[in-house]
Amino acid sequence: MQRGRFIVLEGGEGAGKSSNLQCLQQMLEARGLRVLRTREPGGTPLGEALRFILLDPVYEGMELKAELLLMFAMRAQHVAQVIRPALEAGTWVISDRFTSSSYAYQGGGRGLETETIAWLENLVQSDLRPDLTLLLDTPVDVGLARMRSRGEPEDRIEHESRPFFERVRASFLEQAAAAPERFIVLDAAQPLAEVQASMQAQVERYFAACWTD
Ligand code: T5A
Repeated sequence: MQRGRFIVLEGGEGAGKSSNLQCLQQMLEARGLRVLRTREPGGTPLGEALRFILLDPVYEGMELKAELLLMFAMRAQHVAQVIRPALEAGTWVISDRFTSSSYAYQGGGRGLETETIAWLENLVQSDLRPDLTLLLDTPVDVGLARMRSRGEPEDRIEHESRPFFERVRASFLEQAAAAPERFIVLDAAQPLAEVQASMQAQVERYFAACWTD
């Protein structure tokens, strides 16, 4: 059986990951593929419980290394229980965030060392890496305005300062520039229909060889 592919959507707050994930799922299913949609933090019962802790403003001041380790504890369960078994069964996995977010938020945003994150990535994921990461890039103000327009209370990370989110954005763009063969950067400040059209066209091209298998 052919292994499934692993696609991740990344970006800052309000970049449009959830809105575009649904479109991506429909596009892949129209190709006759089995698709599993998941998210981080979350993706398993343990992961969803850890998400609740990670985002709850009651834990303001959480030690940076505690935050990093909780992200990777969540991910260890997600990889073992959901992502790896699905890929091995030939299912395509599409995830709202994955390890690039740890590099961007805990590394770029919080200033933790890249080497520490890379060590945890190897421990938890072994050789598993996304086949493709779609980076939805928006100016920070655009994303924050979209997020705030929903009128929902801010979570612990959304409380962060504008410079924090600028560092997060810069880290995502640096990651994409360092690995252009497995990142596609989309201008997510465009209207949603245009972002989706661009995403579909680029994913079609990226996986062209898979459609003919
Ligand atoms: N985190 C996560 C870490 O710190 N480290 C890690 O390792 C991981 C995995 C939770 C937090 O966890 C942190 C990062 C996050 O702070 P999350 O739940 O994915 O992660 O949080 P958010 O990014 O805050 O998710 P959002 O739901 O806010 O943003 P989305 O999914 O990017 O945006 P979406 O699709 O919900 O859209 C937001 C609004 O904008 C509109 C939508 O209709 C919606 O109203 N919109 C557009 N409007 C106009 N034009 C477009 N192109 C639009 N696209 C969307």
